[in-house]
Amino acid sequence: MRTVHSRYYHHHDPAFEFHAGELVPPFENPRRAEIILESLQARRLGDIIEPRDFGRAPLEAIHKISYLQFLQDAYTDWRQAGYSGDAIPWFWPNRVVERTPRSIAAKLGSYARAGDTPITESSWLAAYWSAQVAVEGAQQIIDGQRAAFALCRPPGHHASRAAYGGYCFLNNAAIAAAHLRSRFGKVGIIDIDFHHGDGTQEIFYERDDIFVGSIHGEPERSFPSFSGYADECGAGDGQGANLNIPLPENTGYRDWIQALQRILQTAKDHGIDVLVVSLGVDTFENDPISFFRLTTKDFGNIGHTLSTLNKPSLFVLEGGYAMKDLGENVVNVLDGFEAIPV
Ligand code: Q9C
Ligand code: ZN
Repeated sequence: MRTVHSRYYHHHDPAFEFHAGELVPPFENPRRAEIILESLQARRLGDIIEPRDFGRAPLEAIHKISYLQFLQDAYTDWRQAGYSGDAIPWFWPNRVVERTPRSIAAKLGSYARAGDTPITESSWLAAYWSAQVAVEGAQQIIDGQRAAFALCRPPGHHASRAAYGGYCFLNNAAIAAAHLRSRFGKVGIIDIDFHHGDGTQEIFYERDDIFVGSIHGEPERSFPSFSGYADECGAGDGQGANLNIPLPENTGYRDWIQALQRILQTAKDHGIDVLVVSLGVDTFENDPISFFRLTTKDFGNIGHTLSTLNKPSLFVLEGGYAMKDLGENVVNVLDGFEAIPV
């Protein structure tokens, strides 16, 4: 299958991340994309193409215009306010007052849902092109490809209509899903990243035309902590179009794949015409920030299992932080999807 990739990914490269009470080198860093590219090339998965520029319209279909403007201006505003280093919020005024944020401090606090996602001078450039990668991937499917891989970086599934966090600014998978609606009636998003795709859930919570299913670590023990419970089933028109399967610490392949089978069956019953996979491989046994126990070999079986749905499928990269095995884990999913079973 074809991979879409933008050279602008390395423009988002924050200096550090707050993690468990310490400042550490960011888990989500440019090296991740390089490693995946190297594995794709070594395994000859297919052509690697640059995205076209589809402009702001696909972003505006998902995100609030004032939020996009904030992201684009944030770093300039930050420097103009006299601050240096990467822009990180330190207070959250929207928990206290309903007022349009004016200062950069108030804006950061209003739009950030987590303090783990610094904004650097060219984070917007990287996020913008990461979203274009997802749109190009969707366009490849619209133009008749059976599958495509959008190598998005920074990732997207924690970004909602007007909020960033969890290393995500723009919800690449949601943007791709909305773009696919120009050609397909019903879209299914299956989020297999270790973390709950709270942004994606929130964006489509009241919509029936986009089914969202997610398998993730139990909210009591894992980011984003406030969502991902099994009783979050969608609302209004979207009632029944959201399925969460939270799983406990040390979940291995047997229980995990059973959850995936349940999501696939539900997506099928929902009548989806096309699939978007939010592909995180932080479910890996050696991932530094997660607690499932999938192995490198398991990822091949997961790719194959996803192919049994028999729908055009767009893979959109989310998380995965075990640098040594990251490339192989990702490519195993894609390869497993394409492999003809014996
Ligand atoms: N370091 C994705 O996998 N971590 N995001 C917060 C403080 C957030 C993961 C803990 C983990 C987000 C796309
Ligand atoms: Zn994740």
